[in-house]
Order: sequence, then C-alpha cells, then structure tokens
Amino acid sequence: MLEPTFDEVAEWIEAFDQVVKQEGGTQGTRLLQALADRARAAGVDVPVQLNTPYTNTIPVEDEAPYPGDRALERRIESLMRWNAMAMVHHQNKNDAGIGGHISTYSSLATLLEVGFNHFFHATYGDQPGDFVYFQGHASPGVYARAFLEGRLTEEHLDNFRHELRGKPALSSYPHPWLMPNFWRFPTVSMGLGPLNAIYQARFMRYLENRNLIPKTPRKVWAFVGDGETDEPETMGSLTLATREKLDNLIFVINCNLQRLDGPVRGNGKIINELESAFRGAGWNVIKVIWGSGWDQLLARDTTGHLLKRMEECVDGEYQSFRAKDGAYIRKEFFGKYPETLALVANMTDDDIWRLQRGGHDPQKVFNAYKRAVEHKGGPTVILAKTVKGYGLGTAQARNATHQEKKLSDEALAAFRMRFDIPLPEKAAHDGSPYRPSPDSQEIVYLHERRQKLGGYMPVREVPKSNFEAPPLEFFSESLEGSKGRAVSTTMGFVSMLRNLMKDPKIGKLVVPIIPDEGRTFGMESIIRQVGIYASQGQLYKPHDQDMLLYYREEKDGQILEEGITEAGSMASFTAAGTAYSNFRVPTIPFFTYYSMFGFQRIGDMIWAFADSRGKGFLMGGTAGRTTMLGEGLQHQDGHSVVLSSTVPTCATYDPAFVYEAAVIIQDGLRRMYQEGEDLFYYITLYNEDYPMPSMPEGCREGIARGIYKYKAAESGPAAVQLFGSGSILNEALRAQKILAEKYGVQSDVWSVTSYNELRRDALAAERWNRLHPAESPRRPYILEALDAGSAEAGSKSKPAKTKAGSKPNAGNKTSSGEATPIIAATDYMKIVPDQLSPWLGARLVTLGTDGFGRSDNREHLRRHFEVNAESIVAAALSRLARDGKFDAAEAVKAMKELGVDAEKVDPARA
Ligand SMILES: Cc1ncc(C[n+]2csc(CCOP(=O)(O)OP(=O)(O)O)c2C)c(N)n1
Ligand SMILES: [Mg+2]
Repeated sequence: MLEPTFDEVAEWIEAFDQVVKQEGGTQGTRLLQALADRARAAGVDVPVQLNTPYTNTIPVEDEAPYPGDRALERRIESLMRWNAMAMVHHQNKNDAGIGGHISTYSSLATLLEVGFNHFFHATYGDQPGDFVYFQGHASPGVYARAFLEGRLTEEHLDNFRHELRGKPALSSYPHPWLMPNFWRFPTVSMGLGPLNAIYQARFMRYLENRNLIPKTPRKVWAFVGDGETDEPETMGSLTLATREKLDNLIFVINCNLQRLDGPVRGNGKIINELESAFRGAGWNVIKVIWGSGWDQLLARDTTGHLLKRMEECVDGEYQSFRAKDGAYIRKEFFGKYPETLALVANMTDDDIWRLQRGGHDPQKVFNAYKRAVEHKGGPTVILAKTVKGYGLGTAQARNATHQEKKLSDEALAAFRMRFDIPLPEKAAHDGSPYRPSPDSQEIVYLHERRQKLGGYMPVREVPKSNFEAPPLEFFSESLEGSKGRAVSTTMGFVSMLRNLMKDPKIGKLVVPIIPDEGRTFGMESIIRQVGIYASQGQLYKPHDQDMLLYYREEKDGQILEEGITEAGSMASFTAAGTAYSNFRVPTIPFFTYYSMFGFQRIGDMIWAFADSRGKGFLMGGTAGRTTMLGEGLQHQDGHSVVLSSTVPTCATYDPAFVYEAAVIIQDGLRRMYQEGEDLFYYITLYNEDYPMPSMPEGCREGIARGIYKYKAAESGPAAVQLFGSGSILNEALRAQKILAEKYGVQSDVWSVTSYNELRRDALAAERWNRLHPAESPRRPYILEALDAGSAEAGSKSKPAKTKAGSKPNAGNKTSSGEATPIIAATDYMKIVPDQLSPWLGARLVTLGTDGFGRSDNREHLRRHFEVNAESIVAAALSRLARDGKFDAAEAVKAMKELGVDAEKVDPARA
C-alpha cells in the first residue's frame, strides 16, 4: 500500500485494515456500505468507483488447484497452435493472398483449451450442451482441434479457404451455411456474436419457463475480441442480461490490447474501461490480468510500487513490452522505481520475459471459468489479458500482427522449437500439419476429456422433424374475405397469428416478437391472449387491469416484447429461428416491425440469420412508401423488398389481400418446418383498410410463385395488363375501371405477390437454358402465367393462339397474337418490377415510389409518386399512344382530365 497523503487518512485506513484482519472481508464490505449510507444521508458525495485495482479479481489464496494434467494439456495446446498456424501459413504459401489469421487464435488458445478440456459440455444427458460463440478470426484454432480429434482430415486442412475444389474443405470463418454439420453460430461480423449470445441465453430461459425444454446447467459462452467491444452491438444490450438475471451467460473478452490497425486503447486501459462498463451494467466481472509468475512479485510488493506501476502503464506501453524483450521490460517497466527494480533483481531477462499475462495461464483461466459457471443471479464477463500473436516471434504484439499470414523461415523454426513440434525440418518448413498417433498420450487424453464432457464441439445437428403444417383450410377465416368490412392485411395477419397460437399442436411453438410496436399493429388482443414473457411475472397491478385488453405479463408469457430495439428483436428472432437445431424445438418466430427499420437498419444481422439457416417470418408492418401515411421521409418504406432480395434464403412477398397472406404463411410453414427447407420469409403488411375479397379459385399456386390474374377484363381481350402489389393493387383495380369506362380500353389486373421470387425462378430457367442449348428451353413462370392468362382470356372470346413452351421470350399475347403492354405499379421502388425486364422487355412500364417520403395522406402521396389509379391510366394510355393503339392527342387530353401533371417535379429527385 502506498503512503496516504495525510495523517487522518492513515488512521482511518489502519482502523479499516484492522476490521478486515480481525473480522474478515465481508465485515469490511459492510463497514464501507454503512459509511457510504451515512455519507449520503449527510449530503456528502460518495464517489462512484467502478474500477478495482489492476490485478486479478480472484486472489491467489482463493484459487482451486488445476484439475487436469497441465503438462499434457500444454503439449496438446502446442499442437493446436502449430496446426492452426501451419494451416494458414501453408495455404498462403500455396495460394498467395488467400488470407486467414494466425494472431487471434495465438492469443486465444489457452482461453479456448481450458474451456474444451474442462468446461464446454457438448451435451447434458439427452439435452444439447453449452453454446459457444467462437471469435470468428480464431477459426483456424477450432479447426486445429477438430483435426487432432480426428473429426477433420489433412485434406480439410489442406483445403482451408479452398471451398470450390470439389474436396472436403474449410470455410474461412464460422459459417453454418457453408459447414452445416460443424458451425452453429456465425460470429465474424464484429458485434453480432455477443449480441446474439445475450438473446440466446435469454431465449433459453424463455423456453425453460414455457416448459418447451427442461432446465439444464447449460451455458452460453461468447468469446469476444477487445476491439470488437467498440461495436455498439457488443455493448448495447448488456443491461438486458442483468435485468433477466442471465447466470447462464458468460462473456470471455480476449483483451490482447490490439485490434486490426493497432492498439484498442493505446492511451488508456481497455480492461479498466470494460470493467467499469460491465460493472455499471451489473455484470459479475472477473479480471484475469496476470499469470502465476506475478504472484510472488505482488506478494513481495510491500511498498505498493509494483501495483502503482501496473496501474499507471497504459496499454500502448503494455503492448510494447510484449513486442520487445525481457531487458526492455526490466528497464521500462520495473526500472521506473528502485522498489520495482529491486523486485526483479534476482531474475534474468528471460525470467522476466516468461512472466505471463493471465489469459495464457491455465491456472488463472480455470479459476475464472470455475467462478463464472458457479456464479448465480447474473451474467459474468471474464476480462482476460493476452498477447496478440503470442509465440509468433517477431510478429508478436506488433501493430501489423493481425494481418500476418505467413511466417519467415526463422520464425517458423523458432515456433517449432518453442512449442516442441516433432516434425522434420522440411515438413515444418512447408507448414505441414502434425497429428500424433491415435494411441499417443495426447490424443488419448484429448478424447477422454471430451468424452467426459459429452462429445465433440462445435457440432451442428438438425433432428428429424415430424412437424406437420396446418392445411390451408386451417386459415379458412382468412380465405373467406372480410364480408365487406374494411380491414388491413396487418389486421388479417394478427387474426391468423391468434388462431395459430390456439392450435393445440403448433400453437405453443409460435414466438411473436415485437419491438414496442404492438399497438401500431393492433396486437393488443394477442398480449391479452398469450401474455408477454416476463421472467419475474407481473410484479405490479397494471393500471388497465379492469380492461379486456390489459397489459398482461406472465412468467410463461409467449410474446417477446423487446422494447425499442430492432437489433435485439432480431437477435431473439435468430435464437427462435434456429431453435429447431440448437434446442431441437422448432419454434416459429414472427417478428413484426416497422418495415423501414428492418433490412436497412439490421441488414447484417439478417444476413447472419440466413447464414445460420434460420427459419421464421419477418413481418414488415406499415409497408409501402405511400400507404404508410403522414410519417414522412424516415418512416415510409419503399425499398425493404429491394434489400430483402439480396438475401439468398429470404423469400419475399408483398401481398394485397389477407387470403394471399394466408396462402403464403401456410406455404412457409410447410416448406420451412415440414419439408425442412432452409429459408425464411419476409412478408409486407399494410395498414390501409379495405374490404378483403374471398379467395378466388385456382390462384393458390400463383400466389406462392409470385403472380396470378386477379381480375380479367370485363369484355373482350385486354389491350393492356395491369400489375399491382400490396395495397397498390386497389389502384390498379380502380385504373382498370377508369380505362374501360372512360376510355374504352380493356385491361386485366394481376396481383404480383413476389417479383423477387418470379425473378429467381426466371433466372434459374434462363441459366438452365444457357447450360442446355440443345434441349427445349424452360419457360420462366412469369411467361407461363401470362400465356395461360391470355389463353384463358382468348378462350372467352376467340380461341387462344399462344402455345406455352414455344418461344422462351415471347410475351403475353392477346387473342390476336400481339404482346400487350404491362403497367406495373408498386408501393416500392421501380427496380422491384423492373427485375422482370429481361423477360418482359419493352412491354414493361413501371410505376414505383423512388425518392424520399413526404408527410401527407395517401391520396397526395400516391399522386406525388405517380402510383395512383390516375397515373396508371395515364401510363397505359401514353404507352398505347406510343404503340399507335390510342390517339396521342386523346392521351394528352386524358392526362389533363385525370389530373396528371406532365410538368410536375420528378418524385425520384424530389
Ligand atoms: C463488422 C465488422 N467490421 C470490420 C471487420 C474487420 N475486422 C476483422 S477482425 C478486426 C479486428 C478485430 O480485433 P479484436 O476484436 O480485438 O480481435 P483480435 O483479433 O484482436 O482478437 C476487424 C476490424 C469485421 N470482421 N466485422
Ligand atoms: Mg484484440
């Protein structure tokens, strides 16, 4: 302890020391607490102190002895280190620029190995075991272990980052999409792993509290980079974990003090910063800063100068110490004070160099993990100090170490010596992998440890499903229409959800997720029906408890009301949408949100969800740039379906009527959960009320595939085809009427439920045709549907002349054999229908909502964006005039009549 600055303080400290000595630490805590209370009562400021001294949280005298064979584990870890490094080194020699990382794992190895040997359960009886979110850039180390376990072959290692060679290969990072039997959690986009881990731990409790899984001691471990904590996603939901008392959650932050470019907090201390942030958020914080070698130095530090030196050094200095050598540390660290220099007087420079950081000391790491798994009542974070590039010689702790892919010959030789790898020089030089024989002590021990812990990890499994999707008749209420009542597709969806949750078989599997938008979507009735999940139940009487639709919270409530966090909601959606594999329970999440704040705000999380082979329904409420009225630029969504089209496993639908939504949801349940297809749905929901028609016959397939003719021309063949989607379909129907009644132009109206799916189908057909030039071509569904539609129309008047399958690019023809123009109107951007341009060619005229939103009502918005019925009519007449099928002067006159201003500002640029 350093000298206090004035005598009075010395007396107080002496008194306090005596209490602790005689009555123990607990009494010391009580005394401090009492003093603090007293001070507050007296109006004295009590300083908030979230940092503890820069030493290990667990005092050496409280440490449990290490349970494993330290020497053997060290050997095994050395083999991991070699194989991880060699894999990356070898591949980069072989294929320059292919990339990979060496330094991350080298800092993480001990932190992972102690877990693998003593903590990570692969199973708990017949239940799945712990979940581990690995630091993505450490994947070579995880592969190295699986190699030693015999789960991966040399060929796998040889094909690290060579996934397209027709050989068993390894993906760069944890990707369940690419290695579906291995990785569970994609973590390589910084910040997503820790955020998903928090909600995973919470979802585990949710499933337990709802009796969907038995309670187990299962933990969620998230390995996080210290640089990764810069991401708001990493730190943004910490308080949820304490609020929910998630003692099944353990973060291990690998504080190697470096990120990609350089130090994380060169001028400060990342461990201190994180300690105060996590403690402030209520987490149990365990610092693992110093290895065992430091214990005797600290014990001899009677003057407190060593601790003072530890406190005053910033991370930039700590980094330099490990980038240099023992002599440098003696001079620059210990040499600052005679007292500290004296402490190491009898140590050689090598001895000093061997003083390790805590994260490389299995004893310290084991004790931290032990405390973490035993901790009750809240989450734990372990802040483990490590060295980036540990053992990599000249690459160690260098700013550029993150990017290191290859070692020099000398460094390789030094590595081999240092970790004692029994490979011949030549093989080592090439970066050959090394695996001792199966009956070697190392390999026997390795298997033994994993058997004790229930098997190997990571493993991803998908149990066989006996899920049966409800038949379409289940949704009969939605198929029958609203009997003249004006309702929205959102309301229709809410009724469907309510009914689904009542189903005795699958009702309990439904997980409604809402980010504080339940009322926006009229979901109050669901809150009443199934309650909001609240791990503590409802500790208060809701003020509205006398009302029918009161705010009901329950311990086994079904709704996840996440509050205002789309990212958190998406993390819940991810936990629920992958539970079919992780928990072997096929929960069906419906995440309903403001469509504007989905793909564009949390797109990267959705991408990772797809990588995870997640299933479920994203429900984009308040869809459409002109249907969502009044809210203006930031809220009116005219592009989420463009963004959703970029996610390969996302099936996007933009239904106009409730029965369409019912067909889509039924089909989704069947495909995802019954047939086991790896995909998920994005369905737009509108809040415009209008009478919902009953489902016409024969449109089920068209709805699922993307288009069907909703209303044929009343008399005679159509001169123009009108495509509409979502609530803009009503504008197309109104246009159909105006065209016929005012201008004598017949038109068919089609509901396009999914341009995205139509495009994917057409691309697949086109690709097949390209690759099979000698065979008769396949026709995209869009052309098949249009042909069938015109054949049908033709049969009403004259016999149809078109032959399906004849010409791949022949468009829809009228009975007279001519291709009619198509006016496609959408509440989304023009690019959405334009996706079909390659197949519809010049026939296609698109009206959409490009440009920023405006605060106004639907009528004005639709006029502004030129997607109202009048604009559709004008577009049809204009196009017919250009084709010489309508008098141009009449078309100009009509536009005036319709109130379509030809000189108005272009909304796309307004
Ligand atoms: C969202 C995101 N942004 C940027 C990157 C690129 N990147 C990969 S690793 C890395 C640095 C990681 O540092 P840290 O979290 O400290 O991990 P370490 O390798 O030091 O253990 C960066 C910036 C990424 N993977 N994800
Ligand atoms: Mg780091």
